[in-house]
Amino acid sequence: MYRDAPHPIRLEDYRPPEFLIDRVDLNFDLDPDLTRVAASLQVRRNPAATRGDGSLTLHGEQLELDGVSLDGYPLTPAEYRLDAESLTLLRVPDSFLLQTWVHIHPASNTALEGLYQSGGMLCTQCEAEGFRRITYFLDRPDVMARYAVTLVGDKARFPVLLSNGNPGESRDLGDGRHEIRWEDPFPKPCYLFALIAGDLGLVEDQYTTASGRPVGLRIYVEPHNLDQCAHAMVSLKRAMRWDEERFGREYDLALYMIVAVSHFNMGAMENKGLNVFNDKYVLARPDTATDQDFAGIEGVIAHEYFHNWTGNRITCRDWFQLSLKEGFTVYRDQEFSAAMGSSAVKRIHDVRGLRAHQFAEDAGPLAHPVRPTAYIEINNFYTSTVYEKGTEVVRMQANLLGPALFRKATDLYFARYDGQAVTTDDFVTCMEDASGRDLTQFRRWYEQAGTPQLWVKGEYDGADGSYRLSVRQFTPATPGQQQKRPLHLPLAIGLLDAGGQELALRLSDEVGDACEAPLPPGTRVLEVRAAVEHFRFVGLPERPVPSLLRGFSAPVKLHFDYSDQDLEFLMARDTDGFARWDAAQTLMQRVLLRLVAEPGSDAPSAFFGACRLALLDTDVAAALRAEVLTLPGESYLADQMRVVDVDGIHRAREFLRRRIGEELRDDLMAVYAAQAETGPYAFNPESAGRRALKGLALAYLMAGGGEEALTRCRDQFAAAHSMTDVMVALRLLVDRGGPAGEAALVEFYRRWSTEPLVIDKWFSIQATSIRADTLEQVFHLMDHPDFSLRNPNRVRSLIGAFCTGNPVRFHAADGAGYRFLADRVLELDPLNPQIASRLLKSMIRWRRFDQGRQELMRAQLARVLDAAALLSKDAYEVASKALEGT
Ligand code: B3K
Ligand code: ZN
Repeated sequence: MYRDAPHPIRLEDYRPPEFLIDRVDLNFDLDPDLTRVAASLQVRRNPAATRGDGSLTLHGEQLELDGVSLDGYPLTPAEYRLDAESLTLLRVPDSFLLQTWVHIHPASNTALEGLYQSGGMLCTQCEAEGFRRITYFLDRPDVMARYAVTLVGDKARFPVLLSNGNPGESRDLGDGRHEIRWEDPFPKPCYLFALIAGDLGLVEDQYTTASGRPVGLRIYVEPHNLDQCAHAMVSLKRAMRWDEERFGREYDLALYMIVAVSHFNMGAMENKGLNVFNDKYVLARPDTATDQDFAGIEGVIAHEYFHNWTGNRITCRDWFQLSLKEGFTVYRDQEFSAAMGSSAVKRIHDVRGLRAHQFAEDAGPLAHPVRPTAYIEINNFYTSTVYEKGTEVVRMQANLLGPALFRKATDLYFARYDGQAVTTDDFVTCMEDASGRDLTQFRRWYEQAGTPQLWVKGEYDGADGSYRLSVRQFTPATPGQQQKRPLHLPLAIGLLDAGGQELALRLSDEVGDACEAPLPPGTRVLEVRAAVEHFRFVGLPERPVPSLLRGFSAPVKLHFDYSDQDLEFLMARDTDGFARWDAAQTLMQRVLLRLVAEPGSDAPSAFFGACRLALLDTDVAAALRAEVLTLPGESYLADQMRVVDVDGIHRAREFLRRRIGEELRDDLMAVYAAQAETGPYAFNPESAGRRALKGLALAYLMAGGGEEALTRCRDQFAAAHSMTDVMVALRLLVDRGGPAGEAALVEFYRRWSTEPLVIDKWFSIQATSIRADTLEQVFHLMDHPDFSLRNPNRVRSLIGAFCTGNPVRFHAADGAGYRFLADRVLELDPLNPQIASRLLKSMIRWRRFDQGRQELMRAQLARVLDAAALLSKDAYEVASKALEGT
């Protein structure tokens, strides 16, 4: 807990470590109440660092020190200094063996950092700075060591004892305990250390790498979950193959282990050879998991696997470089998921997420560059900017270089930096060295926060058949960064003729330039560098309709003065699936914002016509049709308004949903019927797409009202063909209210009360319901025997879902939602600061609302900050930044 004013850590203060640790030998005597950790560290002075005062300071928090010795000689308290965060040895030689003995208390560790208890097992989470809660160490990623680990534990309670690398000798200690040794041959930073002790079942498989080496694959879960691992295993094998083919990366150990735990702060963790997963991203059966869950598992399994090269073999020099591993690894998992399914649909999902979270972050008080320059608590910087914008920055480099040169550049990166801790700058240098291109200006993407805006204008000259595109860019100021410089970015475009055919893109050679990119035929990538750029295309027989920012080639907001007709045209005819969806989003946003401004008006009939065309266009895959017809969310619409009109947006969106349901009723019925499932559930892009379209049709039909829709909805719930179908129907029945909704909730709980991940869904559905009494229900559910503040999945599924997934109820004008959130944050912060601080972020953009709501949110943020002396660094940093300048 924070008591003194916390000081920020700054990138400019980075210095190489004064000491290095080559070998680590750890011995754990495991017990949930009291675990003893003995550490032997082979330490030496770093020849590349400047000499300090001869002392060595190790990180350590919440450790109870039982002894220290240096080269075998015990140290007396006079020879070291100990405080709540460190152990300083006052005089040390240039090279020595340091031994420490500490004890820790896993069972009372509710922060879920370091060694903690989850259900009956013990597990670890060390990234970013959890290792210091296990033993005294140089807990920084640029200190890489080889580890040997001995685990001792009760045989009955902990029959399975795991750590990184390869298993060594094991023996029975004769007193009811056993011991096993693990050795990891690869040097690693301590944040990749892991251990697991528990009574776990195991699903096993084999993989042969491209060069013919066998790898044992093991997924460990609680024994009753053994029937829910198949999809994770298939995903893992596919990811391993894909990484060999696409990036030339092979796995390097004889064993790859995944362990699913029920208490976990994030999605999963890429510990070397021993990934620890939130069970939500491992467990799935057709009856328990939705298509979205299946896709999530595929993506996260791949993500953690890909980290083995991008993160583990090559790691970050310091935590400011977090995006080096996260941006690149998310890029890799996005590309993998695109290859396993539809690349347009995958891109749509990712861009929707980016716009909802990252653009919002960039426009608020927590805006920061992809490579931040200062933090109080690094856990607050596992953000959408570092992850998702960081991914876009990698993707832009791939777009600028084209596939062949990008691959050459990543090969160079892997060859040059294997076994090292490096920076985002080193990554860009590889892009430059492999391609011969100058990315000096491009590097600004890592330094500059804020979402760039592009204003594009097009002028057709019938006399000479030319089309002039002018592009102006501007990045708005963000906290601490008033002046922004122009960015170098790839702008992918196509030009369509009136019949929807791609026109040949020939630039008059005197202005601009272009390069090839991995985008649809007919597309060209223009390189924008200056604040204002002009591109002139020649040889055009007619006025074209431009299709701009295809594939979302750069993370910007693009404005072009399209008519409604242009948007309807692009929505129906663009050859780029992403651009079709984007045109539909722009049109829907326009219609919705008009409805907000003029309550009582209706959408134009041409709009319904365009929706009908998109719904019935069977040349387009069902999944893409479902995306095209999905209205922008309320939070996204809110981001488009100068002052958010919470109720107006909700009213307009519900109204338009109803109107689409009414206008398209017969077509929706037909489409719904046409997607009926015949065989058993299977997760594949085709059938998931059909279920998505079916769900969308049912939702509009229910919005349109009538008995027939309700009957369909009840039938779908009762048939329970898949969890995807059940969840769609449950959502609709609950939102509609009345006895049918109540009955469905009771039935759902009865059926699934023994499956925690399904019960999470049950909590979420209620927390995100648009019903007026939702907050009351949430209060009520907090007393439910299945609810616990100590399980992050539960907290997210009830409290998180209400605060971030239910804008109209969370932002109720009386401020009850805000009070509720502040109360929960204050309650959670002493237990689990990471979760508390994440929740608090839902009020961060309070300045965007009307005066009344601003006041109410500000007061609750101030209430949280008033607890400063007791607050964690995590929550303190968020609350204080939220209120900066007040
Ligand atoms: N690297 C982990 C995140 C660790 C969380 C730190 N608070 C998850 C991932 O990106 O794979
Ligand atoms: Zn990651």
